[in-house]
Amino acid sequence: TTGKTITCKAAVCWEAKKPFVIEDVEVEAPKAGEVRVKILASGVCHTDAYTHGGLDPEGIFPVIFGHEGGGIVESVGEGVTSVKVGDHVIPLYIPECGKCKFCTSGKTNLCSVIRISQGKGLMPDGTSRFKCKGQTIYHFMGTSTFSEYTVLPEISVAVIRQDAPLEKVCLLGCGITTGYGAVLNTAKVEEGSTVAVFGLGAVGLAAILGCVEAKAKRIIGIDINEDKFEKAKEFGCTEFINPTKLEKPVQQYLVDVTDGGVDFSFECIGNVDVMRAALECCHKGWGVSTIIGVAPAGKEISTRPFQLVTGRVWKGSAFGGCKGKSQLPGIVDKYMNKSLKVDEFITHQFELKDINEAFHALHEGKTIRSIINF
Ligand code: NAD
Ligand code: AHE
Ligand code: ZN
Repeated sequence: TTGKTITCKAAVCWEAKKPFVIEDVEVEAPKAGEVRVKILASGVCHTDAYTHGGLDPEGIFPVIFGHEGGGIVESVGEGVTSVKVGDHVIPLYIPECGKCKFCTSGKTNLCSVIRISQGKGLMPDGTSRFKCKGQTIYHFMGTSTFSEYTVLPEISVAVIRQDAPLEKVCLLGCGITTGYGAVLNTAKVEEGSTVAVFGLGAVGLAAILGCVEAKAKRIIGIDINEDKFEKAKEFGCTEFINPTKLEKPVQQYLVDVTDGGVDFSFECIGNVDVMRAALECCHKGWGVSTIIGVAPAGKEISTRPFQLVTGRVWKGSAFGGCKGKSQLPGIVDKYMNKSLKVDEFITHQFELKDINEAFHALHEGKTIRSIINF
């Protein structure tokens, strides 16, 4: 490679739970098969907060978080063919190599060629491209979008149309695609269905959009923060439940008011007790519950096996089952054609220097999505 190291600003997290520090970070040139991207904007997803909070068994520090970004390719390494300088891209935390057992299976979006190094906070060659104060800084989810520049494998970027506003469609790099895709690709919600969506943050709201597109008849939104109901209603949610105000467990309540249970449910929180409720509120014989939320290290799900014996199905979904390189451009088109909401998810905007405020607002339950602008 011929490129030079760039020194730029990035939000470095030196230790779990400690505030981010805006540092001058050295970002090495992309090596073979890699690209360096100038990030213009990045959303803040609950998963960033989860790992920052020390809840992720794969968490590694010091690190640069962020996985919901949008940017422009600044330089490319040797042998890169699918991306060129100037391309507008969305980083992918689930890459698409198109060749591995997973990519060719036709059954999953979980491309696994670089999963091991990515989980260790490193590029596929086993090294990091980030340094600060002489120390190695780790990558996060293979994306590290809370930096003015980041380096990614070429299989980990989706090239999108140049007329799409990066400061908005960056949200398609995680939350929106995840909820929407879980409904349409993973669960395959059917017309006329009754659906329960647990958690009405960005992922839950996006699931509601998927349910509306699938022509679900009843879309029941569940959240303990009633401030989340208004937007959910605008998005197409037809009924609301605050489980803290019920006199019985939410699953029993749902079974009672839906003539035996819902056809589909989605857990968009990351709470294993809610995951159980989401499974148990499903209709006997056919109800399908899809887990999207990410639960803390050490937590496990449980239910009576009888729940499954009697025909309920437990599923899970990552990035909405979307194969990023080939399918994300089409999702961007849907937004550009006004058949998928994105702008409505954005409740807050921050400059990179104020990133700690964005996390504070997330923890207070005030945001749907904050955008960090570079
Ligand atoms: P968020 O914080 O914006 O939304 C979570 C919502 O759940 C909030 O509205 C909160 O009030 C509500 N909630 C919390 N506890 C609750 C309870 N006990 N009962 C009902 N509602 C409750 O988060 P988000 O960014 O929308 O992400 C949601 C979850 O999805 C997180 O766990 C995140 O890590 C995960 N996630 C997974 C994927 C994936 O690919 N599987 C992708 C993105 C996010
Ligand atoms: N590292 C965690 C799991 C984290 C996790 O499940 N990540 C989701 C994406 S969350 C996006 O906001 C995912 O895609 N997982 C698939 C994968 O291969 O990581 C743990 O528990 O170890
Ligand atoms: Zn995310």
